[in-house]
Amino acid sequence: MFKNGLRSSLPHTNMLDTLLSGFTSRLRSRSDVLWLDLGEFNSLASRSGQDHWQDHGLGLLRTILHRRGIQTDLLSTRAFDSWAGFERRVSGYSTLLMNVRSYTFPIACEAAALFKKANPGGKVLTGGIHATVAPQEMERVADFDYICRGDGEGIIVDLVQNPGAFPRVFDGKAAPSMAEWPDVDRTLWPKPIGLKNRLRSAWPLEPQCGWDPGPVATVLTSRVCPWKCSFCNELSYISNIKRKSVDQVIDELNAVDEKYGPIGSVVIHDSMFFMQPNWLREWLEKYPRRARAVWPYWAAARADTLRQWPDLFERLVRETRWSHVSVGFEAGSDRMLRVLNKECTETDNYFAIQLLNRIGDDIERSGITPPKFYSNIMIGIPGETREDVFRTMRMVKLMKRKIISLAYYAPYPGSALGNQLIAEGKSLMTQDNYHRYPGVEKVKGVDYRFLADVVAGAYDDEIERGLDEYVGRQEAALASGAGLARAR
Ligand code: B12
Ligand code: SF4
Repeated sequence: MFKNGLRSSLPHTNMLDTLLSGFTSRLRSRSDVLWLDLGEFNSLASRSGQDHWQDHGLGLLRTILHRRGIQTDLLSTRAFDSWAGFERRVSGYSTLLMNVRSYTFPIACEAAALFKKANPGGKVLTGGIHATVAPQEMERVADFDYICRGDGEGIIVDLVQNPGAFPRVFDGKAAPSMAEWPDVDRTLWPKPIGLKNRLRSAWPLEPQCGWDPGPVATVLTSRVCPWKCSFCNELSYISNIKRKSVDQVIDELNAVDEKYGPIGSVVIHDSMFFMQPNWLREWLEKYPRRARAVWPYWAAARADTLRQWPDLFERLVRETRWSHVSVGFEAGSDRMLRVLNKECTETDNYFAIQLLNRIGDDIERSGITPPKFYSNIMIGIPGETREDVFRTMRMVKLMKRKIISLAYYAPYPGSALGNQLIAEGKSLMTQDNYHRYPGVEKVKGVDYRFLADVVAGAYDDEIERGLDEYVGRQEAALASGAGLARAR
């Protein structure tokens, strides 16, 4: 699970290694432009987990720059134990580049301040989702000299070559299609830290995180999800550029396997993989035949589309080894699903759960590891009643094979519901605290003590007691064909 909050402990081995690697990397430095990878301190020291996943925004933009002959050096806050020594490591650079997401905004602020201290005449060039959705917050940080809203691939070269030609805050430029993106040069990603770690890692492949076997190759096939859930609706701020072709994705994986492999499994980082049935049919036809191996993979779907295209889904699971099906079920009550503008009903959710349970039972009978849900669940949604929470927990119980990612609803800037709660003064998320994990209060008026008790199992009996009624309602709705949300 993700962690947050920067740690300040100083494990000696990592510190020594960081110092040594810093010393050697500075000796090898070829540029006065520095890209800083942002993330939790020390997370590149662990041997597994999602903290290791690499940033495709950074990878793409550095690849474009290097191909155009603009070398950049790289540091990662994930390779530091604390801010100690950071200033010294960034000193001597003229330019700092950062991909800022809301959850890395506090780290970016601190990094920019220290960079400016070390290089008073240096320029800090920022972009990324937080710059896109909360430019006013970014503008308040005087250390950010340039703030790019939106896509960077069309402007990054000009920006680095001549920042003075841009206003302080400006719009980026997207490629018309992901087909125009070069394959990320994965060697431009940060390395794991710790000598043992480095020796054992298959860098630039990524380590396994408890799903399928490592090493993992992460890829993107699409840029944005077209739905408009009120807690996310990324379509309102991310450009809807054309998906990569199936051949391009397979070619990329084959090339990565050949150069750095063998790949153990794949994580498809798309916000939404199970969309555009024609693309999926082509994937179904080509991936098992053209890929150097049929690597099992993790990818995202929605309950309503699983209900709309169950046969296509079943064939994908069976024939392409879609082993971890990530579904944002979020809630088990129609009331909350409407608040979230999920455009899925509780009966769609029930249908999708039964579908994968049945496929999984069948696959298991033939002695093969069955597919699992990676299930995003949200509680603490404004307006949620106790009964809504119990219904959500009943829904969770019905999944036979699952990894549950349970979150308290978090009002992210950029999302419709997030923007509304921020405007109403109801958000408790601050710029130091932009994450979604249970344990920290996110919205005024939500009974977090009750939620913590639910998570701790204090209401398990009550949840269990209502299970038959919950299932009965869903079966009746399915039999009458009700609750079928429209899919696109
Ligand atoms: C992959 C991914 C992850 C990976 C991250 C791996 C990594 N190291 O990057 C994992 C699974 C770990 C992850 C986790 C989380 N994520 Co996430 N994630 C994504 C996802 C699906 C794709 C990101 C990506 O690779 N995009 C493709 C690249 C090319 O785009 P990009 O990085 O934005 O870069 C482009 C531009 O921003 C710009 N740009 C970027 N940097 C710069 C710099 C300069 C100088 C310039 C000029 C331009 C520029 O140019 C690039 C090319 O166009 C996005 C959704 C999406 N469709 O983007 C969500 C997203 C970024 N995640 C989000 C969130 C909320 C989270 C979580 C908090 C919870 C969650 N929903 O799972 C956690 C936080 C983890 C933590 N550390 O606390 C939100 C962020 C919202 C926000 N306001 O910041 C997004 C937008 C999803 C959403 N719609 O809610 N995530
Ligand atoms: S929550 Fe999922 S389905 Fe909804 S808009 Fe975001 S990525 Fe798409």
